[in-house]
Amino acid sequence: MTRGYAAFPTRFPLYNAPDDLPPQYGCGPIKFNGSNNALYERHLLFDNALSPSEVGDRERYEAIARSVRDVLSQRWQQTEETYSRENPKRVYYLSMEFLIGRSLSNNILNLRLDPMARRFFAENQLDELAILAQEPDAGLGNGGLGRLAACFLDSMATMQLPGMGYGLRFEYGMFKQQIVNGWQCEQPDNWLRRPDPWEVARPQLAVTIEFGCSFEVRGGNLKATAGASTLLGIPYDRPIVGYGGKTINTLRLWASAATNSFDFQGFSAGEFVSALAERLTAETVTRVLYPDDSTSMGQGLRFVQEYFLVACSLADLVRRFRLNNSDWNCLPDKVAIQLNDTHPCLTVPELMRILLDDAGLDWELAWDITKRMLAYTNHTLLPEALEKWPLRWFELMLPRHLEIILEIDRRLREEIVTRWPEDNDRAERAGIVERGAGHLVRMAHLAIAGSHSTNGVAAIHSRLLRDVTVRDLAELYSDRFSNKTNGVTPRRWLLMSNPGLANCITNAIGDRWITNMADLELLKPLAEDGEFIAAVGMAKRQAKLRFAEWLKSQAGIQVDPDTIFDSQIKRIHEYKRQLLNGLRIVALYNRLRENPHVDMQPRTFFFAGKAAPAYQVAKLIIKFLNNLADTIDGDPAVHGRLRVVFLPEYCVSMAERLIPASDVSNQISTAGYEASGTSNMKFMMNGALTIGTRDGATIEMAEAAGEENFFLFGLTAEQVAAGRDWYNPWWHYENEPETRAVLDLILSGHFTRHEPMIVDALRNILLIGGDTYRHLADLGSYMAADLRLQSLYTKQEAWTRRAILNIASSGKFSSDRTIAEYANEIWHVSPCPVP
Ligand code: 26Q
Repeated sequence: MTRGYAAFPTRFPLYNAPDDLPPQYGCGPIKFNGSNNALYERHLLFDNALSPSEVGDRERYEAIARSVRDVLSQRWQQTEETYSRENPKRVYYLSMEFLIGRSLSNNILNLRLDPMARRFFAENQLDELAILAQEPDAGLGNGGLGRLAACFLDSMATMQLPGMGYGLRFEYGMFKQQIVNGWQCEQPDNWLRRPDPWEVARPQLAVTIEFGCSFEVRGGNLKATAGASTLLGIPYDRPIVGYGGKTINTLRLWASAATNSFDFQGFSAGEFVSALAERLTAETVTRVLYPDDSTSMGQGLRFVQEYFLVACSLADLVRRFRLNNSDWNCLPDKVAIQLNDTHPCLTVPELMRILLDDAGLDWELAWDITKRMLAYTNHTLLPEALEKWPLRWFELMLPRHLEIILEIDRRLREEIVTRWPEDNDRAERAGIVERGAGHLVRMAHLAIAGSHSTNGVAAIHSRLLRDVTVRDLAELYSDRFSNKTNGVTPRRWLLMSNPGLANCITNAIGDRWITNMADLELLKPLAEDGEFIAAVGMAKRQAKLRFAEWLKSQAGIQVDPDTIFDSQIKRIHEYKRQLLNGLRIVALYNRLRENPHVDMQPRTFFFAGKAAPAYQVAKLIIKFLNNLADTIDGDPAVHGRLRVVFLPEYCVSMAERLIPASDVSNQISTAGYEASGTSNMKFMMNGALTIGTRDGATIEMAEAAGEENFFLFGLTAEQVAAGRDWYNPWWHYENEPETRAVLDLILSGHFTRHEPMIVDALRNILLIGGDTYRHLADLGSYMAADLRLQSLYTKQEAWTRRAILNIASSGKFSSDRTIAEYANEIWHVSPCPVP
């Protein structure tokens, strides 16, 4: 292909005969079929010591997963052996979140065992869906940032890069969402209640972490108390299977534990219970993932979690480095570390501490090595969401790190004053320690100063980051800044989740696209091919039917696949503007009520997403959407023409089903607020058309496909910024009749009959409070774009043609392209194939 982004070799030889596994799989050819399913049966009967009549789908799931793990385990070990032998430069991806979802189907697919698996399920007359559904989603993340980390691991393994993920083994992942009377309720996600066949505990590799204080849990909070303490980090490894099964990398998750199982002195003094209670405190550290509420930061336990991740991971990777290398100077030639947002940014002082105190290097050398090893990715521009930690906490818990940070800060300020002697405030603005009431450590500044690379996740975001958010520092270190537009793995998000469309594509252009998405360009001429248009149209219909069936069986909700499926699925946040979508629906509802004969395409609107438990406005938005759904459902005037569905418990597995079935993707954030977005890319690959604002990566998607194939609307980021001082939502209320009618209906209590406080809150958000996120400014152009969309939908062939042009232009948004850029421009790592 001609595209520049294919320059990195993303195409690797694959096994072409999946039935004949090469001998390196160790067990010889394993056949999941009636004649030879010994492996499966052994696991089924012996792992749980049950008789055949006692096993259920959960046991079947575990037995199949363990069989698949048997198949991959030798290859997994050979991958690590190869890395040890070849001693290549490795890359470590440090992230508080890895939103991996389910693993069984994905591992089967990446091992290319899917034809066998299909036969196995059929021949044993097993209910495939029911068995796959036994696996809980590994929900170790909030949303985009965590899912990106998971896609990156898939790409690194597929591209045979020696990469490893480091994260935390949260006992409780993202909370489970229930909707009660329209309101979100949170339930704990006890995903490890049953044994997880994918994880391998490695207690022999445990590391010891030291703190400058002790801890106790009081009132649900972690309190620092006098006296130093230690924690144990126990690694749990998960295989990351590259497509084709050649490379199997590792995701290493740390669990916290007490260093001594018993305090023997305390034990003999009769303090059996309190000795064990202390152990409980130690395990608290990795108990639960923090939901991102962007505003209520400052939880001490989160700070401890971040340090725990960093300290365990660095101890582990330094130990691995030392096995093969004696010279500390070589560290940057052998190790690249990517910091996923500021969450793991204590890496900067921790690495300095290791180099200064353990290796005995001098400051200049330690600082040079640290910067050359580290790179930082930013995922948000919201100033209130940038992490800042109280200096006091460093004093209490990490006094040595504080010394190091103060010295980094002193030197940075010196550099700034030398370069800009006239600019008196600059050192204060750009420094690491913010000297306000209660000094704070600005983690983003620490990350930028302590690394050689800072990147944003879409072109517009990288530009705004450099020119606005951290401008003072970017002027000092302009050569460190770059953009790496996000991507998603086409294995999970197209090949696995949308087999109908994937087949259709493979039939047309072969299967090279799976590892070389630039190949999708070959579909462009087929946008004029009647047969191909029909096939893609059929695939969409299939996916819609499949989703409707699943929804019926799971939730008892019936939806009509003959309506437009119009989706907005993402975390609930004011800037993402689910409320704007709600206003659009009310406008359409009004049109139908006014004139039942109006020409309007029947439509089903899907919402799904979680609100951070403490984010009251986001929870109110969920309530409003549910009320909207109920009211519209109960109104015979619009029956069969408009339907609103709020799907509870959004998760990776739900996205895998809903995205392929969607006709329309809503990406409608206030311009300048969404760093990138990644569901936008998944929708595009699956042939949904986007209605959206010029924000994040949506801008680049429209550029790739041609704006004529998108439904773009709304203020640009520049316009949003320019209007900050004078924007007035009342103007739109008073001058735009449709906007006014929408608000009047909502404020009349039509959707909230016995809940006046909801009306008050909405009035506040949209009018009295100034409409920070410009809902009213963009509603008019949203409606205009929506009309264009409806009109195109009436011409099914023209619609599908545009869907094909979108799919054909989505190659750039493969995470293989993103990883190639990181590998070439930041990490300087190359593939290390396993022979
Ligand atoms: C921070 C401190 C305390 C507790 C929680 C947090 C926290 C946790 C998660 C802060 C932020 C997050 C997650 C952010 C996130 O998902 N950002 C998204 O990242 C995607 C991948 O780059 C982008 O596509 C999205 O635009 C961005 O919103």
